[in-house]
Amino acid sequence: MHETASFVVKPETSPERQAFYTRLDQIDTAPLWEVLNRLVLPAPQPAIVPAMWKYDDVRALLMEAGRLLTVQEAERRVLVLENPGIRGMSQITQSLYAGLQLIQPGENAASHRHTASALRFIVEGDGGGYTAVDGERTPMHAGDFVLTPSWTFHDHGNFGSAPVIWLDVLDLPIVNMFDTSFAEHHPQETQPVARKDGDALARYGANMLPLEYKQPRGATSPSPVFNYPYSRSRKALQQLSKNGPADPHHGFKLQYVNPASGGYPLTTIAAFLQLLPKGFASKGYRSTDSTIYNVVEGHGKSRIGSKTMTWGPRDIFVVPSWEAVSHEASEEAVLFSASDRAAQKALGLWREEAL
Ligand code: GTQ
Repeated sequence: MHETASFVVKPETSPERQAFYTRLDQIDTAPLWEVLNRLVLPAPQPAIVPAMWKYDDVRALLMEAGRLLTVQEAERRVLVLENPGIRGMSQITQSLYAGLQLIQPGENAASHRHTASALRFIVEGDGGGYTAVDGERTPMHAGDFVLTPSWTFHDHGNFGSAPVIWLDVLDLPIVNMFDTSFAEHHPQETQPVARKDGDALARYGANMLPLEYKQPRGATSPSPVFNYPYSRSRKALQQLSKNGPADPHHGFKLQYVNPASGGYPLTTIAAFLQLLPKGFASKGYRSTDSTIYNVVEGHGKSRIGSKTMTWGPRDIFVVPSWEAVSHEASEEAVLFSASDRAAQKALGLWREEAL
């Protein structure tokens, strides 16, 4: 639960004071002492709530959307995951947008770019679908972690025979909070391919870098790797789980990295992958970055504050800022997660507490 104590005591009111406040109001001013308690909080009081989306429920309706309108009509065929605490805002947390996107066989979503950064976590895909980012295409397999950094042209397509579905996470609320949104279409529906599949991963993702490599946007450069294949990440976690004990709070947990800087893959968003061994029960943990989870493998449950979420493969759930979370896996489980930790750390705001 949240600390309920107020930061300061609000002064008594009186008819004279009320009359004064009315006069302040007339010239677009207000007394701080009337609002200080909701401005300066002794601890985070998120408007968002712990929530879960059962994948099968959303998938059924996403497939219906696939019949109701073309991807060309929609631009992007996405069902937005709206946090029940802030419905209507198109936000899953206070700072992040999330949705599930569908590309049917034979379809393609037009090339565009925007200042918002995006990540895609592939939920269904056998490699028949692709995302193109800045002239390179990458096939989308379930579990792959794909980046679309700020202001990079991107389009999606599906040459395969099965639908491709992924979780989109964008920093739109942050970009819009700063009033810094720009967006435009590529002159062509599908951007030209300039490099072969796998070029970025070979160049930047083999624990090596091009000679004398300089990050193109300095300290604010996103990762030059834009697909982190699940096969690699999963193998690493498997190996670690055999090598030593699980962390009591996190199990076996790794963060995705920008190989050129050692920092987070995007300037605003951090992402993680963790393995929870069968029967593992984590200790409580809380941090200020509200976090979106997508279950990749296994069944279990998570206690978030006073709520318990029981999950299985592909389900999505969200943990609000500063709510204690603990996980239990009834079989070996793998959880992907993403948050605004990169932005919070860059601004010197991030805090965590192991409970
Ligand atoms: O794939 O470019 O879910 O521009 C929302 C906005 C996906 C995308 C979203 C977007 C995209």
